[in-house]
Amino acid sequence: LTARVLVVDDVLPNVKLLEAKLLGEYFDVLTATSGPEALELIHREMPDIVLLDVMMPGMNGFEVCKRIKSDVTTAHIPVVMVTALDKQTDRIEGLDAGADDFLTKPVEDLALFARVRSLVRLKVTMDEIRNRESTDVALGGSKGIAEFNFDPENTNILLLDEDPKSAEKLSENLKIIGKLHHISGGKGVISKIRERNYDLVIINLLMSETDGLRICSQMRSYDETRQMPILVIVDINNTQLLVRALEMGVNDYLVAPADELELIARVKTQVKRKRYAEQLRESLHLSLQLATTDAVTGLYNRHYMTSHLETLVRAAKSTGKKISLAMMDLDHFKLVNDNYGHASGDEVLQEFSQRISRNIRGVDLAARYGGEEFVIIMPDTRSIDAVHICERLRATTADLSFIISGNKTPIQVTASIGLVTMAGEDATPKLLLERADEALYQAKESGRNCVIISN
Ligand code: GH3
Ligand code: MG
Ligand code: MG
Repeated sequence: LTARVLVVDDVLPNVKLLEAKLLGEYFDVLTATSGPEALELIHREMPDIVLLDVMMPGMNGFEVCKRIKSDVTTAHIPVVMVTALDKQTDRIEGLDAGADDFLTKPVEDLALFARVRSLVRLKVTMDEIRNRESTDVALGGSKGIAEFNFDPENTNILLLDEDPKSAEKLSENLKIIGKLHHISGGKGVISKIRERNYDLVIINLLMSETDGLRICSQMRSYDETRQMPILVIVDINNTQLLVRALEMGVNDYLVAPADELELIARVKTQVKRKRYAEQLRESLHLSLQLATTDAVTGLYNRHYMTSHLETLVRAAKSTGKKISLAMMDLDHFKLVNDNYGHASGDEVLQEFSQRISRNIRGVDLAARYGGEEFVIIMPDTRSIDAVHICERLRATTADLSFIISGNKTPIQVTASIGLVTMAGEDATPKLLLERADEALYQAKESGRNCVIISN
């Protein structure tokens, strides 16, 4: 995992020192010696991460950070503030300015690489999500991380610590961020964590009865907890434990005894990041859904079906398996609209789509091809099996009339189906669709409500 790191410091030897350390670990390094120069470089080069000195003449680090974070084109770039060791308040101010993390001078190698790597890893995931989003949703849907507001009523933080007093104190301190839940260890810790979608889990690695590191590793192995942020509290003398925790994917750490303000700042940052990631994921999900599904029926749309058919045909060619495709059309559907109205027609289409979904297998793909026309792709399916599925679809339509809201009399509906099965080596998307369409036409000709197999 490599990345382009921008180092900003007004003192040239400081820049050179960090540059050398980072180059030694094969990072790409860019440098700047003032705030304005840094901002200019960031816009031009879009680095993966920025290490930013706080004390600089002219524009200081906080100001630079605020500008990075309030600009939608750069807000996603992680910023690490580099502060003097004795300046505790700087750290807090930095995190409030939207910084993602901080390091203290002189910068220790372990802390430097741990935090740079963890932020770069996070950024890679976030970039993937961001890149897959359509631009309109990205711009309208997701706010920058800097504009985040805390919602203490709906934020849940879990503390795993043997000392009950620490829980009481924390609970009070974190009131403005969220509700604190406490478990003191013992059996079944991991199942308790899996019960709820916590916004952050704080684990004290100094516990004597419970192996905190094991809990971290378990959390990273379950689906429900894999993405959950973890903040560990560590012993300054046990760097080995810390390294292992960071390798496991722990998001952040605090050295015990944890400074109250720093703890609050770090908790805030983690909660903020989690919510930001969730928001991105949600809007990605939405934009994918809009792009692939039909609004009326919830089935895949024609566009998606066409592109997926290409993939499935390619797969059939490489495996030499057969592929089947059915085209279905509702019979005399115009009459349904004429007799019951267009809205009832829509409801019939919806109910019909649900019946299709219930009667195909997980590997099959159903799509709305046009108005009252549907396509079902059945990968790795021989003719006799495909006929069986199509006959079931025909029957599930004809045998049970459709009950539509506001209509006393149930509506009788039938469907005609054209089916084709081809060997992988002969199949093309075009041929499959054409031959299924021809078979469907024959089904209509032969009196409708039947399945015709293309020969
Ligand atoms: P056939 O058995 O030959 O297929 O007869 P048909 O009436 O179903 O075929 P035709 O192609 O003449 O008409 C299709 C009808 O489907 C006409 C159109 O109004 C209706 N339709 C298409 N899309 C929708 C829709 O989204 N909602 C509703 N309610 N009706 C639709
Ligand atoms: Mg029709
Ligand atoms: Mg039609």
